[in-house]
Amino acid sequence: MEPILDSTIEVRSYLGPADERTLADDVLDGLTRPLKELPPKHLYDARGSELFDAICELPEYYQTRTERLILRTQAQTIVARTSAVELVELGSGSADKTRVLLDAMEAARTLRRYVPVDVSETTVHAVAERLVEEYPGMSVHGVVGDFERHLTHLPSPLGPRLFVFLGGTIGNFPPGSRRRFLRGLRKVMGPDDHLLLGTDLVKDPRIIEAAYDDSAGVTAQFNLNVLHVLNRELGANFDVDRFEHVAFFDRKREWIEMRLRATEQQHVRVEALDLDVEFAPREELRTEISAKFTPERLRSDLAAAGLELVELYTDPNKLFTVSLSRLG
Ligand code: SAH
Ligand code: AVI
Repeated sequence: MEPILDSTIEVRSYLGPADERTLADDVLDGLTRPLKELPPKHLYDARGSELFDAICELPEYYQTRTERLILRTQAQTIVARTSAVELVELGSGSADKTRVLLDAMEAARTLRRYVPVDVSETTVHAVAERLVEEYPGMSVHGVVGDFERHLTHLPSPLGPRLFVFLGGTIGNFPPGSRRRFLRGLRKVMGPDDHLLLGTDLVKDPRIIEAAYDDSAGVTAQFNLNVLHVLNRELGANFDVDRFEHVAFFDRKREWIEMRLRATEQQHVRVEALDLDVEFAPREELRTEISAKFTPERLRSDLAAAGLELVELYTDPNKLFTVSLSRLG
């Protein structure tokens, strides 16, 4: 897609042929491991992003509505505390809950720019076009890229920035990468900036498992969609109907895993990699982990990255938390 350039919208893509290699490398690496695994970012092609939005509306998926409630209750306080003129959002998706914060910044008359960062190109373009219309006077600088590699391409700040990373997406990193990511983020933050981070909390595993194995089967479709991505992008021949969605909470590690289980013995060819992969009956491919937090774990992860917790905002049922932090 061509970069959009006018006075209020600019969208730049940092994904290129090297990123097609990233998918190829991830698949080669992941499908040849003893426990087969793929990084979750490949779940989000255009169809995967639509399915994720549908998940957010599900009765079992408590995270989205709970985080929205926390943001509605606290947005004014957060905006007053941070004096932010700019909102930089990592993994912005459809930026639905973001509007609660943008509304508060607009009401405080501080809002100047929104910077969505996401690997999903169609989503960043759609959000940029919609939000400049909804917020007259605000500019949008979209970054189509990987938040683990492209944060150095953020535009120079216009003033104090509020970095936001919502939805509990930080939980999709394994613990080591999570800390590396937070350290990388800290490096691009300045002394006037704050980070607003949404994290899902540890709770009754039955509530968590229902959220990742909904009765309408939307999460199953979201999970299985990654096989369509591999078929299309890498000329693989996964028979999607012969895999089933699995979600279980690992009580020791306090994270939920999504996996795809082969219902029978299978041979899969990945043409672009000249790779043949065998799946034994009931063999599983891990497609995502989603870590659940305690306030203590959150505080120590932030501290390890040199970030100091300013405030923790939680809903009355203690399902989800939104933390505000700054450079320590
Ligand atoms: N923030 C939204 C969307 C969360 S879904 C919400 O709270 O509802 C996770 C989003 O992160 C998706 O839009 C996905 O495309 C994006 N994403 C996943 N991995 C990414 C990566 N490595 N770099 C940039 N964006 C990524
Ligand atoms: C984006 N991320 C925080 C979601 C989660 O809950 O871990 C992705 C998701 N996976 C299954 N349902 C939703």
